[in-house]
Amino acid sequence: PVLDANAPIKIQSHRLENITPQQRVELLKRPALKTEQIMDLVRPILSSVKERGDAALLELTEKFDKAKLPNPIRLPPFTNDEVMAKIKPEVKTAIDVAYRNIYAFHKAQKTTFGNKSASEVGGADGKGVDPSSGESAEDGVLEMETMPGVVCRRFARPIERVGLYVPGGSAVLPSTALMLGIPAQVARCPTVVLATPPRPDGSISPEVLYCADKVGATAILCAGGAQAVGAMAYGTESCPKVDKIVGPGNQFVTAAKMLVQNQMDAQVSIDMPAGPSEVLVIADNSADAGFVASDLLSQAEHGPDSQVVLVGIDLTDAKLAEIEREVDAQARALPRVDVVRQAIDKSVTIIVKTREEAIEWSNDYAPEHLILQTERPEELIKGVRNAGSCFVGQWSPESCGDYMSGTNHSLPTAAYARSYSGVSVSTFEKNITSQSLTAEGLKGFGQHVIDLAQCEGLEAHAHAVRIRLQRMQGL
Ligand code: HSO
Ligand code: ZN
Repeated sequence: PVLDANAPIKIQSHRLENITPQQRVELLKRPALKTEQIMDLVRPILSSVKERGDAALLELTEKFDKAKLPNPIRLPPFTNDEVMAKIKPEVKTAIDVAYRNIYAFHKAQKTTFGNKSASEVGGADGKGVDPSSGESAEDGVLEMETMPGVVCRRFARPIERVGLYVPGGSAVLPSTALMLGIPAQVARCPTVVLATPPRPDGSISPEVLYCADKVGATAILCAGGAQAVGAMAYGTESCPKVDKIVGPGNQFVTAAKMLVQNQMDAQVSIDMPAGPSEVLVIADNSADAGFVASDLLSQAEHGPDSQVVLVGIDLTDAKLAEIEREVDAQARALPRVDVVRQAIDKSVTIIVKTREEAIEWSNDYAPEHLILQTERPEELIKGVRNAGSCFVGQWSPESCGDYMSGTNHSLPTAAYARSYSGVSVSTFEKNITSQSLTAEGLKGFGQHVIDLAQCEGLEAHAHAVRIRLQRMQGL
């Protein structure tokens, strides 16, 4: 719908006390997506890439991205002096600082034991580990003797081949290349394919190339959309097949990821289904109206289907009016005002009376980003049960998490924050368990295994233990 350019850019507001249970359900919903229709468009794209490989991929890239490429794959190094000369020095520095912070915060996730470094848990200095601490020298190893002579372990291993989807289109997203690439690098995935749509002249943005080099990507797939997902899921003559596809994308990318994940013969998993980006801001009368508006708008500019929610705690009419004035004035000054207008049109303000009601609304909505611009925000955060990432206090705008602070910006949307986490090092790992029993260990509980196996009618299971117990007795 074309929205009137003169109409105020205003979020519709509701008072909690006037909302019926039925309305509450509606207000907590995201704008509906037509997944079935999109899936029907995506299926033939996936099949043609599966059947005809590079030839289909190159045709689709020409059709959708208007780029005629001889070959869809590029190998490192992706940058040279000529590429680097195209990156503004201040942007290069910003990427370097972001890389440092994101790397540090993700490196600290490597151990199962909180944020201690390998040397703190006794790994790197060669002194070994205090066995009573339950910590091990190897990153992420959990080891426990469940009964005498029965040792169980769990250890992480990188997923061997991963595909990172970095969206192109209306905005270039070097930050997403960092957010996906750094955890894969920390996890030490051997094959990292970074897929991103080429520009019509066939080039990739120099900033994305620089990030790809920094994170050690092993190939760039110059393709986007469902065709890129297909190439990584099935492999083509030039593109390696991957085991997991990670990263945000438009509806076509998301539909393609969901489809390949359900194809047993593709043998590929995904991070999570991604919907349009969203933010929920909780503000009270102490909040700076300009700050609140700026946070709502920074999320609204992502796309016409982005959703922003303001939950106001006991806001006075004057405060609400001040925030609304700021939203309108700041929005009009933005280059992407048309996108913002459409997003704001789908957004809501809920006025509640108490902090508890605010958190309850937020937990039910399960926002991708939760911003707390209230008094004593650290107290409020204790009540958060569902959210992708939280921004605590007035000096913590979402933009800092999007780019710089160290947390990941690839987060669950569409209420998936109820059950999914954002991208992290564990996204790129799987856990393997092992056990080692001594003869004593087996003797200790062997009869219990036999008894349960017989209860399940599985005599071979029982026998595998019995034969060993008999051998111990010299039988
Ligand atoms: N807010 C976006 C991430 C992003 N913002 C990238 C700027 N660039 C979704 O979390
Ligand atoms: Zn953002």
